[in-house]
Parts: sequence; C-alpha cells; structure tokens
Amino acid sequence: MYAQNIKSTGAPVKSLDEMGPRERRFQERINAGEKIEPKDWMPEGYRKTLIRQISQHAHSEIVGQLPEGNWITRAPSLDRKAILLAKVQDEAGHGLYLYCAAETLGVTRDELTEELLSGRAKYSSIFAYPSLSWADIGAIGWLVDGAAIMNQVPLQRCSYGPYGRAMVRVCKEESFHQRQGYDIMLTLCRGSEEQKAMAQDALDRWWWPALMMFGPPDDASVHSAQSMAWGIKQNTNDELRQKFVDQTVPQADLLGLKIPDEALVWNEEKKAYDFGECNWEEFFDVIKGNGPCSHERLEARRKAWADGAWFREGLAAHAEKAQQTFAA
Ligand code: BYC
Repeated sequence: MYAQNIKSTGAPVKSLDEMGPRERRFQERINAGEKIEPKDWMPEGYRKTLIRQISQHAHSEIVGQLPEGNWITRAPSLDRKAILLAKVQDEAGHGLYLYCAAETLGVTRDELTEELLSGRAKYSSIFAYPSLSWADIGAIGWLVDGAAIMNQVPLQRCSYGPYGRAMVRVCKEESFHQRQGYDIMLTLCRGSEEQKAMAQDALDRWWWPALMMFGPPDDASVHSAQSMAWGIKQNTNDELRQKFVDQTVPQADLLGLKIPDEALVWNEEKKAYDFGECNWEEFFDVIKGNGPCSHERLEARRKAWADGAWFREGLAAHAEKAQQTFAA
C-alpha cells in the first residue's frame, strides 16, 4: 500500500481485509499498477475524489490565465508578447482537457462551471495573488509552472487513465512555460540594477505562495492518505514541496537572486535543504476565497461567461439545425 508513512486527518484508509469483494478487486488492480478507465466499476469515493481534484485543477488552469493575460498587451517586445500569448492559450487548452477528463466521471461541464462561478469550487491558491510587474511574468513561469511540473509529472502515473493521459501533454507544455519564465528572469538579472531589483522583488512576493501550491503540510492534508492508497497521488504534499525547493535554490543562485527565507540552509545529512514554514494561516484564508485578488478573479470569470452567452446560444442553435437537417 502506498500511504503508510503519512498521518492523515481524513477518514482512515481501509485495509484489503475490510473491503467487500468488488472494492477489494478494484484496490488490487490499483496495487498492481493497472489503469482504471471510465466504464470500470469504481468506489463512489474514488469517483468523487477525482471529480474534486480534476475540476479544481481545470479551474486553476482557466483562472490561471488571468494574472498573465494581464501582461499580454504590456509585454516589452513583440517576441515576448507572442510567447506569452501562446503560453496563456496553452493554459486554456489544459483547462479543456481536464474538464473533458472530469466529464468521463459523469459530471457535466455546465455543473463544473456553475461550481466555479458560484464560488463553491476551489482553484489554486497561487492565482489569488496579483501580477504587479513584468518580472512577475518571469516569476510565474519559473516558480508557478515549475511547481506545477513537480506536482504533475507524478500525476501522469495516476491510476485513473484519462487524468494521467491528459497530464502527459500538459507536462510537456509546462516545461516550455517554465523555461520561458526562467528566460525572462535571466534577461532581467543580466540587465540593469533596476531590472535585477525588479526580478528580486518578484521572487520575494512569489516564493512563499509558490510553496503553498503543494497544499497544506502532510499532517493537515485531509485527502492525501486515501488519494495515495488509490494511486491518484503518488507523493505527499511535503515530499513534493521539498523536491521543489531542492530543484529551485540552485536556479536562484544562477540568477544571483536571494530566496526570501532566512531559515534556508543545505542539510548535508539529508542531502536536501532545510527551509522555513509557510504562513499556513494565510494559505487557509486564501483557499476560503479571501486572497488579495480572489474577488477580482471570480468577477473576471463571471463576466467572461456572461459575455460568451451569445456565442453559446449560437452554437446550440447551429447544433439543433444541423440535427434537424440530418434527421430530415
Ligand atoms: N490551492 O487534503 P489536501 C497551473 C485544498 S495550474 C487551493 O492536501 P489534495 C498553471 C484541497 O483542495 C495547476 N486549494 O488536498 C495554470 C482540500 O480542500 P477540499 C494547479 C488547495 O487534493 C495557469 C484542502 O485544501 N495544479 O499550473 O489531496 C498558469 C486540503 O488539502 C490547495 C493542480 O491543481 C491549493 N494550493 O492535495 C500557470 C494539481 N492545496 O477540496 C500555471 C492537482 C490544497 O477538501 N491537484 N487545497 O475543499 C493536486 O495535486 C492536489 O489536489 C493538491 C492538494 C496537491 C493541490
């Protein structure tokens, strides 16, 4: 079983002996590394957990377009504008694959949209923060997409086939996104004193929110133990956070930037960095919908949905007409 080493605050994970025959067979398939496909039998909790995680992930991709979309018209060159535009379009594409993956579990796209627009659904905490300068676009690509890759590469091995397969293409694109962000940071850090200061300021503001993307610490993670037993998650939140810090500190050194954490120090014994604690009070407040930009983000999505109504109606009318022509 996968999830023995974490304390969970959620419901206890059942052992094989406690399961009925169908559930036991399902768990054995997962333990053997088999993929679960949409028409296969699955426990209701597995289905609900996937709908929750995949839809939150989809919403994050869609809402995540907003902080960067904010800079498309102000990118400093035509090349940077074209690259940023392509990146933001990729995020829309990720949202669409993920909504499709969620639909295979018996929920409709309209239901998921309604959850987001009503404020009931969560999306990644990171997008509740503002993008104040061009350097923030570098920091988002470098840190936010970097954290996303760290989290999503293991998700390619998720036990649910459609989610794992969607992650393959998403990860390839995220890798390009991370590099474009790092390239912006590198250019700024090789530029004037003011440009380097702008890059440092962006790192100072995005570092801690990026670490929070991995979710609460393991002892406060409600879903990890069960999600790992089901092969949905392959790693705990803290394991991935640690890997991200270990990968990112040398990248900051190469830029000549200082990570804003006085507790950050290499630990030779564990061959990894020790680092400070995130402000978890702030994290829980943000995921309740009280982040600096939470209100603005939802308003932007509601407006986009309302502005697109005429187009959705047109599509529905066209589909109906096509059906009538076909039936005649
Ligand atoms: N933000 O038991 P836990 C991108 C919630 S977008 C908000 O550890 P779990 C990009 C969690 O939902 C990539 N909420 O949960 C796009 C749960 O609440 P509920 C986004 C969070 O699910 C555009 C509660 O806290 N990536 O890269 O086992 C431009 C307890 O947590 C967060 C994904 O969505 C958070 N950060 O683990 C640029 C990855 N963390 O649902 C870039 C897929 C936790 O009980 N998701 N919560 O009300 C996952 O891997 C997992 O869902 C998490 C959390 C690791 C995030």
